[in-house]
Amino acid sequence: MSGINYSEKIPNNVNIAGDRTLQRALEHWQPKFLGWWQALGPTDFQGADVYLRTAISVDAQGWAHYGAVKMPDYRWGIFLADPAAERKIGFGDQMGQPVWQQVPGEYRSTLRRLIVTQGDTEPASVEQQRLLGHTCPSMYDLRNLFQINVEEGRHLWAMVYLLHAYFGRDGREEAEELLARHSGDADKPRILTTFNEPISDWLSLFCFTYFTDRDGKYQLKSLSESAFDPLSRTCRFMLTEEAHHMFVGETGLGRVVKRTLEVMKQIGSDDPARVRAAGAVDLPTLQKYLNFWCSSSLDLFGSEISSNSAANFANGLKGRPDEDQYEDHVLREKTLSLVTPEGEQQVPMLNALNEVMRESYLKDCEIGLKRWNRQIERAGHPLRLTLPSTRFRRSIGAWAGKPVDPQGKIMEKELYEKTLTTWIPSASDRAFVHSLMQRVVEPGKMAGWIAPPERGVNNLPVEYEYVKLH
Ligand code: BYC
Repeated sequence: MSGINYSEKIPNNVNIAGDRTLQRALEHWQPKFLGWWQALGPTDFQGADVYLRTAISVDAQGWAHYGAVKMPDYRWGIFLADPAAERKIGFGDQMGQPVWQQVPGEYRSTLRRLIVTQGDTEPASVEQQRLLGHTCPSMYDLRNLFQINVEEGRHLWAMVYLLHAYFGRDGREEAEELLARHSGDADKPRILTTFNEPISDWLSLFCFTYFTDRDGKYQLKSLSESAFDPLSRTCRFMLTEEAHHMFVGETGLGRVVKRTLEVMKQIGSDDPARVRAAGAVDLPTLQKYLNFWCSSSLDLFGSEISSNSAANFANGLKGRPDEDQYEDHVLREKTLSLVTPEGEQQVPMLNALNEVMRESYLKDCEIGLKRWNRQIERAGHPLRLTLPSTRFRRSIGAWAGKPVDPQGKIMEKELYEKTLTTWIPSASDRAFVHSLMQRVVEPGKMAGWIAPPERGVNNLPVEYEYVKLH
């Protein structure tokens, strides 16, 4: 089961050849996907040979194969984690019953919506990042960007497979729509807010892969608990790929901090203007980027009080990440105290699960900050990077549109609006960051605003030619 059949037009480990209708439908969608990739995937690099990782099997041992591939030739396919024998529903009102191999009629539209929402983010992120290749800080980073892009393309395939295989005609229509909506499009935008934000510089890419891909980790973990077994198995495999995307974010931001501290030492000053003049990202600007992408990603967990989350959990569609770690898997008796702008209230736990997930997500986000702050402390500087409050700059949920500062304090609206650009990147901050984005592609060389990585990809040296540009 683990082995992936690469001899077919669409590589897969789900025996699509055994279902001619499904195979035909997916083969019909494939050229549309490739057309989308050519039109809205990474610009101008389709002919480059990129040192990419491709899955060869889904088991724990060495599922990754590395080699030079032109991105349009990447073998996008359908890979599900192996089934768990006699798996039972692990939470909700039907806990203990066998998991479903088909979609129960009563949950059809909700499951389809969840899968479409997940699927929509994948091509969206490729669209958001499509111009970044032109301003890469190094060849190593360029390769990582393309690795992420092809894997997001594969994650789209993962959701499209579920739509085609389990949702009939409306699933096929949804699969078409996944290629018709576009990030930032005025008429047909992507579904979730963050996926319509432009990512036009690498500092934003590192923040996006740190914060937004981490939302991906939490959402995929919660969907991998699902009673709908094909969704669970699909998400379990996607999580193995997701780890690399967060690695790019975490090490990318760590390398920015490292370089900034080196520059501060060289010039003997922490004055942001002088740090900028020396060609590095000053720490207050980095803090603004963190505030922007963290607050945007916090919206991706949905409202604090949500009847959707209650129904999804009770019905077994979407659990909590690592459901095993909890004792109560039904949650009918529990409440959670939540503070909203209206005051503190006791909310049934089932309705507060988005908030529970957001809180554990934030704890995970703290890990990188602690590491970077240790670097800053060791270098003898008083500034500490922080995460904004969950109430800051929210567009979804109880705090949406409320004038709240990054520490979570409500303030006067006019003052908030005036001060906002001191907390998130202003037009001039963005212009400065863009001015640093000069392309560096000589193997082993790095742009001046970022430190080299500690090691290369797959035990190769940092100076390896990861992308042959021809
Ligand atoms: N923007 O009860 P509510 C990833 C909508 S990232 C716009 O508040 P619910 C990746 C919501 O859809 C992971 N709309 O929240 C990362 C609903 O609309 P409908 C992506 C939003 O439903 C990097 C309405 O508001 N995966 O993989 O409990 C690169 C009320 O909803 C937003 C998923 O999100 C928003 N931010 O939870 C590549 C998993 N937030 O349905 C990839 C699938 C909420 O009433 N999605 N709304 O029309 C879900 O589980 C849920 O839909 C959400 C929302 C967690 C997003």
